[in-house]
Amino acid sequence: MKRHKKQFLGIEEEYTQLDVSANALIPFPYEGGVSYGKGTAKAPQAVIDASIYLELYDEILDMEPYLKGISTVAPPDIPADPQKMIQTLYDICMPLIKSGKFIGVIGGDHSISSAFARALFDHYGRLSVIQLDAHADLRHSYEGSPLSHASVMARIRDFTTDTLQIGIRSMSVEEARVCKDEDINLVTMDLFRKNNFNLTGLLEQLPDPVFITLDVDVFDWSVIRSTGTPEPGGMYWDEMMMVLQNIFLKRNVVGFDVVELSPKEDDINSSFAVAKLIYKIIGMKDTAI
Ligand SMILES: [Mn+2]
Repeated sequence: MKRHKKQFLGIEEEYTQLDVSANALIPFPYEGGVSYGKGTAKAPQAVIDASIYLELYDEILDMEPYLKGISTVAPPDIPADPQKMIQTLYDICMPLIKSGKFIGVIGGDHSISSAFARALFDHYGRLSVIQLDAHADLRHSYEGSPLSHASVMARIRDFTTDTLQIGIRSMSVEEARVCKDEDINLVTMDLFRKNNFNLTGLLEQLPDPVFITLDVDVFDWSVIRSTGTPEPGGMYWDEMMMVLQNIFLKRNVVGFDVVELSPKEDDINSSFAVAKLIYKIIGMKDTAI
């Protein structure tokens, strides 16, 4: 596997060697599954560029998470065809999963997430998926495509029904019906804001291992506004940190992705926030029991 010519955080080469790094990052600039605003294909490079300006020390964890190694692999040639795209990402993820690394995929639009989740599921024999997102993504298909970004949780639930969705504030009546019929654990942003849910209880229901798929539109625009299908009224940074800390405290997280960032030239904040989010997640994994 080829290394990216520009590594996440811009850290020294000895901390980016794939064979000895505990963490691997896969940039996957695919945006064939979007319905509204484009631009997510530019996200991985924008995040890597922004990551250069991050502090390497984490003041909450009192450590430098990069010391266990973070290797950023080169983005592959991605076929335009959605089925072939899924196969491409699956094939990149699988050897890294087998080597026991903690893996993060930087999207790209949300349609990519079922490939990584499927690879984790096939390797471990089971998988729970926690989705942090403004949208439920439970449509069987959208605009004629079952591999649309608006259908990604439906594709994931084709092989695992151990799912938890948090931050949702945009869904169709059909999705609401699926939610009730299939008894899906879904925490709307309204419930979240009113603190009317039991995160610990919900996490205890999920079998290990766990995959986190994080659509940046789950955030409030004051944190991240550059995204293709924005929704007002999202999660603040410190709330996200609280949710993630709880997940890592309770569950064995084996991989994550961050999708749907659509960088804009007049907004460096969003890309920087995503870079910091990725580094925070790596630090939390590093210190999880
Ligand atoms: Mn979304």
